[in-house]
Amino acid sequence: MEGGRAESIRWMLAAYGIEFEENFIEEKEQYDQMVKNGDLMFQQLPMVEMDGMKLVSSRAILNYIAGKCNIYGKDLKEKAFIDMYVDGNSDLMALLLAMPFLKEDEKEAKRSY
Ligand SMILES: N[C@@H](CCC(=O)N[C@@H](CS)C(=O)NCC(=O)O)C(=O)O
Repeated sequence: MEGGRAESIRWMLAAYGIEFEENFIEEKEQYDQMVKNGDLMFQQLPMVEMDGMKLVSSRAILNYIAGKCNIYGKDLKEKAFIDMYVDGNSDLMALLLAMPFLKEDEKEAKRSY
């Protein structure tokens, strides 16, 4: 999978010098086998195998790597600010993706936001 939900995971691993191997799902059978093996908690990808775990849910994966690399805040308050920033950024990305489908006056309101 290129782009999409795995992209930020790739960036974070690369930024912290954690080597990784990518396995692309090209055939439905590969996905079916992973589901059958119980590798995907919610039958969704991406999945990252790390430290003996099969991690799913891109936010949980990013949080785990951030914690492992000691960049997920020094305390709960810093974590809260990081989470706010990440959540706000996700909303902004969703907004930008929706922009072409909005009416002109809606676009203006969203731009100022
Ligand atoms: N909450 C999950 C959502 C993952 C997700 O929607 N993955 C899609 C591919 S991008 C998927 O596996 N869809 C198959 C399905 O839901 O059956 C995450 O953040 O990683």
